[in-house]
Amino acid sequence: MEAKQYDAIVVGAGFAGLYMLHKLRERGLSVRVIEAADGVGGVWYWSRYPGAKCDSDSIFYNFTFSEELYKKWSWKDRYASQPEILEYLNFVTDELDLRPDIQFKTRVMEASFNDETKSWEVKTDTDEKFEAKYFISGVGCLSTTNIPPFKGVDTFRGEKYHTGRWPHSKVDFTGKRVVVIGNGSSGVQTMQEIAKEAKELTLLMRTPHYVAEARNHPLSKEQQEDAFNNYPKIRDAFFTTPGGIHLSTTGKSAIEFSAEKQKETLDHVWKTGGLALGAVYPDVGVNKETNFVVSQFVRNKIDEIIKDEHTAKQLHPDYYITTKRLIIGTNFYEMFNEEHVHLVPLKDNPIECVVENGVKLRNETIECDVIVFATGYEAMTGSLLKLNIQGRNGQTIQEKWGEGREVKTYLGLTMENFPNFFMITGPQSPSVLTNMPSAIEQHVDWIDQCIGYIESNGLQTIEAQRQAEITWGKQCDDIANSTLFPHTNSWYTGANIDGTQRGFVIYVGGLDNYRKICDEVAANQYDGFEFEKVYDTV
Ligand code: NA7
Repeated sequence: MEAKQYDAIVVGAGFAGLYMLHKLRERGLSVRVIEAADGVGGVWYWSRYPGAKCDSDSIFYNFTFSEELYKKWSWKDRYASQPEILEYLNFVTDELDLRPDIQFKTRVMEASFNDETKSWEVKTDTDEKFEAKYFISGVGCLSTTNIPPFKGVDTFRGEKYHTGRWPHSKVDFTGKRVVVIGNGSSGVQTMQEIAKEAKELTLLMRTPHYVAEARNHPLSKEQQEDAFNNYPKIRDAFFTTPGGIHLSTTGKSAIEFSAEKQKETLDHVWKTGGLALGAVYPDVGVNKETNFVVSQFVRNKIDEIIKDEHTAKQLHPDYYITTKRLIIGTNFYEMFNEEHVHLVPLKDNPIECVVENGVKLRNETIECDVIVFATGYEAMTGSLLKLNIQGRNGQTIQEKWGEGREVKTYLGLTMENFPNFFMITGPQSPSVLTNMPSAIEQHVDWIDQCIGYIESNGLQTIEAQRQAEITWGKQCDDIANSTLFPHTNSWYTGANIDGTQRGFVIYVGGLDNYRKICDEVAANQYDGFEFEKVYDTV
């Protein structure tokens, strides 16, 4: 079959793919976005579990590249729910007329670089072939679901769901005994809703996590107006803050304050809610003393809230706060005061297998009608590796990273041996430690400008140099090693699942600094890259 010709193929129609399409099309390039789902949204298309919400304040969780577009959309609540985010992304798609260039219900099965034609050949599960100069991944860092390989899952006679692949119809938990495995953001958010219907709800918890209060509320007309009037400030946060979002902060270390003042500040942050708990003292991620102040504050809150002392202690997290994603929940700890909500720590009583009527642990079997796997994702690299990408000489990313699965990229955007291939929110970028749309806009803008440079200089390919990758990897490691992050096993380190990457694969120096580095690389004629000119091959 003849390959369909485009200038660029983009994989995924979430925030990343949609904005990439818009930018490249404005540049006059022909673009095809390939999307497995039958609608736009990316992770927000699939994660339809009850209670699914974004934990960034909604007024930041959108595109800011166009003031006009920003002011055409009003969020209903402080935190946007999954249905509303999906509605927003459909609104953007229609406003920018993106739909005609997106091919839905199509999965990329393989993409390989042809060194003779200097183009990417992309094969899909619809038996189509595409050929393009540029191949761009917008598959996201949290999109390939992780169902741990528990024995016996298929023998379970009840219903089972993964939070990241939820059915489109409502699941009714009324009168049912429900087991939730996992207490990350998804588990915490969904338990709050399931508890309202279920007869019994049991959390199987491997690691206790820090859960800050969300304090969600509807946005008043005045608050919506304020967001519009503050557009320049909101846009500015995308450029000048480490997380791409304004969070309330003292700007100082906790150790500069008395114990009374620390408590007063943290009480205030707890009452106002949200991610600010992880930002109020900017050195929380690097200074053990500050970290202890904030962690201990949460442990004390848990003791205050939960009536049963034993349960409260079981829920005490013991890692450095913020070295795993801070979870934002609503009355999560209060829920354990309800008689029908149970906690089963797995530390000394791990899951052995799933059986036909429930989950068998080492010491007991928890009988249930429904199992909810809130067990997360093959984060950062899972979806990327599944694209089966082959660079020069057929080398796969897996081969490039080798047995040790040591991630190698330049700026988290490109890779040596993979010319004209770009990753939006790739490993070794700051993505997951930021407000995602902020990181996505930065990545897409950079890629778009880079493609503009290639086109306007009559170049055929751009490719990262090996030495640039080595230097970038070291820079990422050095920054991570100066923080508390590497002390904790998490999906930031690939430690949640065997078989994905190893090591710390996020640039933790902040989006603001990262942006400066990327801009400098571009300003220096793409320092660290090699180019092939059109006449090189003629
Ligand atoms: P997360 O944050 O990866 O949470 C997954 C949870 O599942 C977490 O509590 C894990 O425990 C638990 N888990 C994973 N594997 C197992 C096994 N084998 N046995 C028991 N428990 C297990 O995923 P989410 O979907 O909640 O959130 C992902 C991101 O989406 C979130 O950070 C936001 O950015 C939005 P663990 O802590 O690893 O011991």
